[in-house]
Formats: sequence, structure tokens, C-alpha cells
Amino acid sequence: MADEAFAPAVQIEHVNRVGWIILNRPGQINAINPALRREASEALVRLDADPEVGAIVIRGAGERGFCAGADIKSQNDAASLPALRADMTPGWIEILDQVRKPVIAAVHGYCLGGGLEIAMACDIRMAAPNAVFGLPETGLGLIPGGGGTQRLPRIVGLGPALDLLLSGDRIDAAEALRIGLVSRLSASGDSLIDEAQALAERIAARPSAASAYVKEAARDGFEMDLRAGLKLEKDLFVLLMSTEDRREAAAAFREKRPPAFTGR
Ligand code: CO8
Repeated sequence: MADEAFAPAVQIEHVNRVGWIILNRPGQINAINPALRREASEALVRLDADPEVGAIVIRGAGERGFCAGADIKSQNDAASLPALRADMTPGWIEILDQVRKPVIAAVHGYCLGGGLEIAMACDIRMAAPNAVFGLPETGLGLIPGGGGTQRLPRIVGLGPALDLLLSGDRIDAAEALRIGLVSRLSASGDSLIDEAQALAERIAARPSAASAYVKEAARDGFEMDLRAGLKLEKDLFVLLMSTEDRREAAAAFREKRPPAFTGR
């Protein structure tokens, strides 16, 4: 294994219009330290701005898992409260929230604490059969600090969310699928990357403005009352009517040929 001390905490790969963000501290099950936070933020901003990237996938390096949460060993007990608050600001989860492109979490093995919070901030969660999910924070005398108390109830409903938050119990991939925490399981651990790549490629091949707007309508609309959400949807729908890709899709349908989208 390469010397982790000198390896980047996050790796970026490009495969056919898909940008991969690989959390790369496998010896610590990709636990989140300041370097990983900083590099992941930079990677997200870079891939979101890259016109050659149509979708983003986040995964963990190594065999043990996606991410075992905040790096417990590097936590600084002596930090002042303002420093602690600044450090706690989960900047890259906020950045993840602002990304316009579709983001998929491809989860294998442990996905705990801050790791699950990262996955929950993604648009789609795909899990390998060996994935294990949990929010152990209360057992550490804490509560989730990267959106877990807010996103989990929104994704699975308040009852199952409070169960996971209060018990700290871990659930497996089949249970995560059952409660809606993930929406897809890969056929095997070995096929997770290929299946996530195939899904991301299919999404990346679609008109980029439509993907960005449908994400905005669903995510932002979810925080609004129905009337405001419907208004947002209508506004974005009208905007899309003027895009070249919308015209190209209709022309390709009429001419019985595959569309050639340009992102305009
Ligand atoms: N931090 C630092 N190192 C870790 C972490 C972690 N969270 N998890 C695992 N490691 C390290 C272990 O110390 C060990 O290193 P070493 O070999 O040097 O001793 C290595 O990874 C392998 O781990 P284990 O030997 O413990 O492997 P096991 O198979 O016995 O257990 C577990 C695996 C169950 C995942 C276990 O390691 C564990 O319980 N880890 C801690 C999980 C946890 O409590 N996570 C929540 C942290 S709190 C949190 O995430 C709050 C988020 C706040 C906001 C974040 C915004 C992004």
C-alpha cells in the first residue's frame, strides 16, 4: 500500500463524462479529517464547473467502507468553542448541497456518522450488499453535525429516523433499501463501481440543464409548501422550453434518430 501520509485524502477520476470523488484514507476507513474535508470541497467545486462532467459519483477507497465518519482520533479536546464551531462547519456538505450536477453516493462497507451524512447529502444512494449504515454520534456524547438530524427524517420519515438516531443501531443494505435510505443495491460488492458508473453515464447523457433543474425543483421544492413548489416547477419548466437541447430532443424524436445534446 502507498504511504498514506503522502497520498491525497481525495482522488479525482474522470470516466466518460462521469467525475469520481474517491475518499482516500483507507487505513482509517476514510474518516473525515481536515485534509479530506478541504480536498473534497475543492473536488466538488472543480467537477461541478467542468463542462466535460455530466454527473458525479462519490465512493470510498479500500475494502472496509465508504466512510467511518469524523476522524475521532484527530479531534482536539482542547479547542476553544469558536475554533470548534469553525471546525465543525461541515463546509463541504454545504458545498455538496449547492452542486447543480447530479451526485451519486456509491456505498460499500461502513457508512457511519459523517459518512452517512455525506451520502444523505447526495441525490442518489446506491449500496453494495455489504454496506452498513448508522449514526453512532449519541454514543459519543454528540449529535450528528453534518445534517443528519435534518436529512434522515426527510429521507426515511421521522419514526425510522428517530429509531436510528436514538439507538445508534447499524442497519444493513437490505434494511436501508427497505426504509428508503438507499434507492438501489448493486448485484455484488464487485459490481458496485461498474453499476454506479453505468447509472451516472446514463444520467450524464441527458440534457444537463434538465437534470440541474429537475434536481433544483425536487430538492428546493421539498422545503417549500406545495403552492410555492409548483410555482418553482413551472418557472423552471418554462426556462427549459427555450433550450437547444429541448428542441433537439423533439427533433430527434420526430426524425427517429438518437439526440445529440450539446448542453445548451
Ligand atoms: N476516526 C478515526 N479512525 C477511525 C475511525 C474514525 N471515525 N473509524 C475507524 N478508524 C480507524 C481505526 O482506528 C483503525 O485504525 P488502526 O488500525 O490504526 O487502529 C482502522 O480505522 C480500522 O478500524 P477498526 O480496527 O476499529 O475496525 P473494526 O472492523 O474493528 O471496526 C468500525 C470498524 C465499526 C467502523 C469502528 O472502527 C468504529 O466504530 N469506528 C468509529 C465509527 C464512528 O463512531 N463514527 C462516527 C464518528 S462521529 C461523526 O462522524 C460526527 C460527524 C460530524 C459532522 C461531520 C461532517 C462531515
